[in-house]
Amino acid sequence: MNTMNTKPFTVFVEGNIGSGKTTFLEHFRRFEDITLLTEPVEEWRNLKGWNLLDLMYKEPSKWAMTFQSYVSLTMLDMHRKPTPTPVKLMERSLYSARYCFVEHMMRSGTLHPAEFAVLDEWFRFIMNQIHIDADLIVYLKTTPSVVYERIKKRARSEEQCVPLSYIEELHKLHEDWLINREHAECPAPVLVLDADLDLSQITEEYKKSEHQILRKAV
Ligand code: DCP
Repeated sequence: MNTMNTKPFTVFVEGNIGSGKTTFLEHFRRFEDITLLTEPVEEWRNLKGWNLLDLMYKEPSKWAMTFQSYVSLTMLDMHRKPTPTPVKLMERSLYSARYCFVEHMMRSGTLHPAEFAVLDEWFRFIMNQIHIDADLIVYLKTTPSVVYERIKKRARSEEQCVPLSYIEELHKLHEDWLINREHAECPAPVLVLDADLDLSQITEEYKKSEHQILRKAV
């Protein structure tokens, strides 16, 4: 067994909005020796009473920069959280924030080129100066129309205006990063799971990753 002194085996769970990242993390709650770090969406919805996620969706050109800079801070906090177990499972990472969301906001013109430049400099600075552990990426691969239906069904109030085209573009950016390897940084091997499956079948699919994740914990 790994000891508390060695660095944990660190797994990022990535995939489109509504791909089941939280459900995937919940699946691993039954195992000992794993630290689960779910995405701090609640912090994004309530920073000193301000719902940054809502502001970002309602007025993207005004709030995207503020929102993404706060996302970066909260993700960096997760990356740096001391972990007393041999395995650390994280929902998303600084990488998907940069290569999927910020990238989309830059290409669509939501971010002013100067705003993008500042976010990109922060990202580069962090990558150069701070060691970010990454041992495995679990990519919950989905079809955009499938997650679009899920997003509509779960009806998170901020996401009501999200169009299918946005989900399709985010899908393409995840594929470019994790499958087509279009960026320099893909920090770890990628395990691809079929996350289109519905809840009754998804447990079997999740189990396919147990061996790679849990062998580090036993
Ligand atoms: N978001 C964003 N920029 C980021 C990260 C997330 O704009 N860098 C937004 C997209 C969603 C919300 O935050 O509206 C949460 O997105 P996630 O895909 O990270 O989390 P979900 O809760 O949708 O994940 P899942 O349904 O897979 O559990």
